[in-house]
Amino acid sequence: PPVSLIGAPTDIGAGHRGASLGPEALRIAGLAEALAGRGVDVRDCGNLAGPANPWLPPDAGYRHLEQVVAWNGALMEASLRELRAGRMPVMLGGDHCLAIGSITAVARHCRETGKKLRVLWLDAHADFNTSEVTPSGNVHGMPVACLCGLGPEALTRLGGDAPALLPQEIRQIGIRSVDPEEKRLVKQHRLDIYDMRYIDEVGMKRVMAQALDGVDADTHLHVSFDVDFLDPGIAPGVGTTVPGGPNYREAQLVMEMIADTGRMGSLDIVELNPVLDDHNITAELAVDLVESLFGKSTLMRD
Ligand code: DIR
Ligand code: MN
Ligand code: MN
Ligand code: MN
Repeated sequence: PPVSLIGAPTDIGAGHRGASLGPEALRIAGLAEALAGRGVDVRDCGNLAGPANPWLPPDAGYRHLEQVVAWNGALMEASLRELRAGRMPVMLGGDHCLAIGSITAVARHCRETGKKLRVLWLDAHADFNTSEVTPSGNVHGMPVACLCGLGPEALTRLGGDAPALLPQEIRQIGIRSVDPEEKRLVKQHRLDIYDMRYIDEVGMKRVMAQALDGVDADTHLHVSFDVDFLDPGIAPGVGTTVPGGPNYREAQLVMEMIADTGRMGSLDIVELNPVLDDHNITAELAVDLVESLFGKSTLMRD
């Protein structure tokens, strides 16, 4: 399907400033041109507008909840508009709190069209904190919980019904940093997590085959790509690096196997922080990987 790039230049959910510059860094790295070069009909819708980052300490377990709600509301509307027009929204973040808005829109669209939903969450973190257990108050550590109905009404009911998503609809890949109380919640809600130890033990090919099992012609596949999923050795431009992530080859395989399904219907590219990057190499790597998500292969394959 044709692609719509939606910039969401904010870092209100993060613990470091700078993810707000992510959309422009991805544009400078040539995202739209790379997709057009693959024959994709791509339109850059520009950036959404929203409140500035007031940079305040947590209030009742949340930092900047009001601003997080405003950004996610705007993103939900924009994503839903593109989905209803038969286009594939590609959200350029921005921090990962924005996945609440993008995925709420996708879940609504799936309900409207009767499609099954599968979310692939590529991340070093489980993002399943709540206001009671968060060590930081940063909402970018909470989007999966909010989507599953654990969180403030203003976020869990962004799309009307709560929850937007069932834990069975998500597969998390690359996880290697989970806070102690978050771990308890993740187990309680039976999230399907392919952590780095599991990836090391069984290999990325089998992990992806399992995570994509059941994805068929009736499935809308949403990919939420937190750039800190990648090993910091190849992707330094993120706020919360965690050692021991997927290397270049493993990351390429992830993207190629997703492309092979032909079912990706929406994408988030989040947590890129150009302030912390080295000459935009992390943005350029993200663009390279997104090309693979859209079917680029330099190998001896068709
Ligand atoms: C940590 C960091 N678990 C928190 N989370 C991050 O503050 O909740 N998510 N960085 O991407
Ligand atoms: Mn559709
Ligand atoms: Mn994340
Ligand atoms: Mn992360």
